[in-house]
Amino acid sequence: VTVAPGAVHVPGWLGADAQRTLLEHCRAWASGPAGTRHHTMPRGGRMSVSMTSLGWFWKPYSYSGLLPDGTPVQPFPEPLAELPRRALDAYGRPLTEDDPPYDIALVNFYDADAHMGMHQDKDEHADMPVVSLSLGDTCLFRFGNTETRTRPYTDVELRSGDLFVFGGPSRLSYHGVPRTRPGTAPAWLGLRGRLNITLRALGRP
Ligand code: MD3
Ligand code: FE
Repeated sequence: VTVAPGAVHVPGWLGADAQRTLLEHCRAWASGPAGTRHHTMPRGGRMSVSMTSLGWFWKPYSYSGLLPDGTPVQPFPEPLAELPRRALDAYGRPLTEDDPPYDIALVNFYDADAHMGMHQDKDEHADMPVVSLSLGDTCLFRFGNTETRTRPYTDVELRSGDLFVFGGPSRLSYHGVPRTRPGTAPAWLGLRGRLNITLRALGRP
């Protein structure tokens, strides 16, 4: 489903087994050396979403090869290596040799109270599409415009297993997650809350 030019939503892209496997990986990454943290924004606010960075460490608003304690960031996970290719095939813009590699994986965890304010993702140097996967609770996802963090926007429900790809004219659109819908995760997944995994290409400055 094309939600806006360059923004494609594929409900139910990941099957049950793939979702369970991805969730297991996310739990291992978050409890390993990469850790997971509630970032503090430059003006002092604490993000309600807890984030795990793989490949490159994101902190507001830049990427680093080192964690705050000076240790190297965990590598981009091998189990995710084929996902960008498959997602971009579904998106209709296959990866080519000349494209910069997908080398960032960010895992966002939302408990029942977490949300994410309207923002743009512009810390990457490459203009490759962002690949987003959802697990667990359904959320209200708000997809806006490139000019302001306010209306006009389109509200979409993202459910467990959904793929969303944001590229082209949508790559710099404002977007956010006003709320999740606690308790809506499929029972067979065994996740309380919501996970969002985004795959990105950093590119060169
Ligand atoms: C549109 N994550 O990690 S996923 C983020 O559900 C982020 O955790 C939200 O926004 C989440 O930056 C929304 C959908 C998403 C991800 C990246 C985008 C939408 C995007 C990049 C550009 C435009
Ligand atoms: Fe974002």
